Amino acid sequence: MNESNYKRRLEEVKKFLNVNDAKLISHYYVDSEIQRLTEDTGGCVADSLQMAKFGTEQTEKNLIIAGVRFMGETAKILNPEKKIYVLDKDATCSLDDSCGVDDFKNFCDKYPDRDIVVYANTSAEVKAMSDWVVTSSIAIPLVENLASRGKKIIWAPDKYLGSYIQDQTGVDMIMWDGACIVHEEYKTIELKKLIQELGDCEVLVHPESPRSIIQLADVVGSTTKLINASKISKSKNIIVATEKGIFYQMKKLSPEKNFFEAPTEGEGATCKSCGRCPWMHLNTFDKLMNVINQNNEIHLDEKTVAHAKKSINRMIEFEDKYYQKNKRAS
Ligand code: CIZ
Repeated sequence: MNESNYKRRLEEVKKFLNVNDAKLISHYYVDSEIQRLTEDTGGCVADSLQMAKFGTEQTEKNLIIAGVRFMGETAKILNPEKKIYVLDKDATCSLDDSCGVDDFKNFCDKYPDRDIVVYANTSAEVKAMSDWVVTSSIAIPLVENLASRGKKIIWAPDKYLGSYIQDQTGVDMIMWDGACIVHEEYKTIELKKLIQELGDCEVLVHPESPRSIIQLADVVGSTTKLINASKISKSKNIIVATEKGIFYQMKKLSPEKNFFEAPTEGEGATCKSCGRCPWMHLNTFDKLMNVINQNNEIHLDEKTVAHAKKSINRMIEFEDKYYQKNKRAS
């Protein structure tokens, strides 16, 4: 889109947010136009937890979430007094979808002596059933802490992130069998070829990727960690194995570097997503301008909100203490 069209859209969005007493909050994985509109209207582009935390600091009555449904639900759990809207209620997540609440309850009932730890990419109902919610940025220290207190764990829904945590910590974990359709598609042989072709390069991998991809990484971590790593990297060429929307932030921070998508094509490829989450892609300007209606508002019952909030707040308290302690130690 050319600059004058962008400026026209920006003015429209500013007016729309003002009239509706709303703030726009977006995930790193949505299209660059929506990320840019978010930043230019004083909103926040971040990972799912930071998005929800940012919402708690806003005075507007309405929060508009550009991302997928579980992100809108997390915003509602932490901001129950506000109205929360998502651009498209069909914007789901394969991890969330893989973990239905009844099936998950039956699974957990088989292991009553274990703490239930679930990833942020789950429904509000699954979060409400859990003892702990974690994001990829805090999963390893939190699981290590539980294990140091003699806890055994049920982990859901991402089997690859679960295996990565287990490889790093050696903790006893029973895994749910879910996967992200974007990260699952990265191809090991093709990635090795690209690394060889480029020579001087750094490989940044999100831990929702399969183990054979993680083994080729220079840095493994959450979206926020990968963005920081791309900024401080000394390499001119950066290969990234996570959703393509993240390139907008990386290129903004390091316009002089070359960014490459980790390959999703090659031997054995079906390429259902080709590195692009089909649901993140549903967040468009037109939907944003029509978002304030009953259909797009997130509604959760009070009991679910209360239980899910407990599990999320436990993580936030742990995270705050963990980072304070590590800052003191460094
Ligand atoms: O929690 C998030 O925002 C996701 C989906 C990934 C991450 O690593 O930040």
